[in-house]
Amino acid sequence: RPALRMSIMPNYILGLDMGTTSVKAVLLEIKSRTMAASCALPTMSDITDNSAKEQDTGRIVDTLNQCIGLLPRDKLQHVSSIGLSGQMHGVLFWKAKTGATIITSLHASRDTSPLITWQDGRCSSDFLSSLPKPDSHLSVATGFGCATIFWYMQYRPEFLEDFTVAGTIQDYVVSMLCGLNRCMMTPQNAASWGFFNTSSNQWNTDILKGASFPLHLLPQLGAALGDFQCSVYSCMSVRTDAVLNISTSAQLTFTMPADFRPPDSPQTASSISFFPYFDSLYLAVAASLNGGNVLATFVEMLTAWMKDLGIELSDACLYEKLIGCALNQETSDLRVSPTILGERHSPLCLGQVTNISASNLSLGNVTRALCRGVLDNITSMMSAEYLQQAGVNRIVGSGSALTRNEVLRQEVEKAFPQPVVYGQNADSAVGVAMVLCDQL
Ligand SMILES: *C1O[C@H](CO)[C@@H](O)[C@H](O)[C@H]1NC(C)=O
Ligand SMILES: *[C@@H]1O[C@H](CO)[C@@H](O)[C@H](O)[C@H]1NC(C)=O
Ligand SMILES: *[C@@H]1O[C@H](CO)[C@@H](O)[C@H](O)[C@H]1NC(C)=O
Ligand SMILES: *[C@@H]1O[C@H](CO)[C@@H](O)[C@H](O)[C@H]1NC(C)=O
Ligand SMILES: *[C@@H]1O[C@H](CO)[C@@H](O)[C@H](O)[C@H]1NC(C)=O
Ligand SMILES: *[C@@H]1O[C@H](CO)[C@@H](O)[C@H](O)[C@H]1NC(C)=O
Repeated sequence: RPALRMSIMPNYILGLDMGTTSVKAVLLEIKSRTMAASCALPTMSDITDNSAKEQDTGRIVDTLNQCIGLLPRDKLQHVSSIGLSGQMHGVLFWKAKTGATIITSLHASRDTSPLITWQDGRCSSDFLSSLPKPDSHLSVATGFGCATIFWYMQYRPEFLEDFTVAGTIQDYVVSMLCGLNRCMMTPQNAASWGFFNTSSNQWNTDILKGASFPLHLLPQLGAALGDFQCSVYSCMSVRTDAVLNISTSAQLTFTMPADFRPPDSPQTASSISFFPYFDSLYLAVAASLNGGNVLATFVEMLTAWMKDLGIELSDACLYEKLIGCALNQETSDLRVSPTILGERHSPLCLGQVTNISASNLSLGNVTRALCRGVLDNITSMMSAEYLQQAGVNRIVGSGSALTRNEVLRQEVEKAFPQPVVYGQNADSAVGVAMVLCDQL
């Protein structure tokens, strides 16, 4: 009905991002490629039990409903397409609906499991090394969908019997929105599960079958994108930019040349991974599990210590004061290796404080050293020289931890000889809408 289509002006793309701590919905005006409205809400869905990191799927979906409900109704009525991105690696299970019972109204039902997130730690390194070797350039870590499914097979096989479909949270939302009774997944999310060959864009079905993996739980290919690729897309304006994102965790990434093909087997000891991007390109990624969460833990530790000492101060107030102290202290000989969460490539390498002397124990010194440690760690994974050799001539800084922490920004500028720009904040919801917009 072309007449109707022409009367619908202007047109919007709805971009949705199912993040680790919040969901976000944006309306991108197609012609100007600018954001017309947005809404972000925390999901507050964590269910944590020791090493298990799960989230309540129902809460996530309710939050998404609320978020879309807060967007201007007149604009929502003129949405021509919907793009989805979301937290990668994680997996949830559900029971496919058939025919008339398909849920299209986005309500998580009782037939849906919690989301086992990328932060999940139930797979020990012994368990991971007992798994077959993937035919992929990416290795498998705890929190990756296929590893989690293997874990259930081994320790709680009855749990899997209740479900017929598996996918990431963003794939789940696509299935509900479109009333699918299977799960569709893009190579971006599939690669984040492990056991996926990004050259042939196929699951390692033979290898998985050999290990009695429940193949029916593997999604088909199509649909939602990875939040990482989408947020890079939203802020990398030229191919010679590298993006440094420090929010909960930290990532440093740039686009590999068009003729780059990833290695044939996982480089387990390497701190750099290659993620499928758009147009057959790959991103080189140093992904550190330790970013803003490390600073948050430090603040929580201090607040708890003070509480034990009988002094009450809010986290926010303390954070302000810490930054103030550290700004007065430009350098420190104290060394903090802040990897309290380990790293994917060496999970047992935990944090350390070294070079402690009696004269450098002020709060300012420690905070400064901590911020520098976060940077040291990410540059130890992907160095400034490596970036230079790859032709990167600018660093685009983004992420909530960088936005709110001037000390961290100063340390970024010291860590890289390349100029650093801020402002274009990486945003997966905007990114996924831009990807669609650029394909129109
Ligand atoms: C550490 O920082 C303080 C200011 O925060 C500075 O005065 C001092 O020279 C440094 N060394 C100390 C006191 O630990
Ligand atoms: C993936 O598939 C391609 C094409 O079938 C093959 O050449 C390659 O060796 C496989 N493995 C990896 C890790 O790319
Ligand atoms: C930045 O970090 C957030 C939260 O960890 C993540 O969702 C997003 O994909 C990251 N963006 C980039 C450009 O790395
Ligand atoms: C401690 O901090 C002061 C002031 O910044 C500096 O002059 C001194 O060299 C530092 N000492 C050590 C042992 O780090
Ligand atoms: C440790 O502190 C000493 C004294 O301030 C300094 O000379 C040395 O460079 C520091 N070592 C490291 C690894 O930072
Ligand atoms: C960063 O973390 C990794 C893994 O935990 C560790 O191997 C490396 O030494 C750390 N680098 C720095 C500079 O702290």
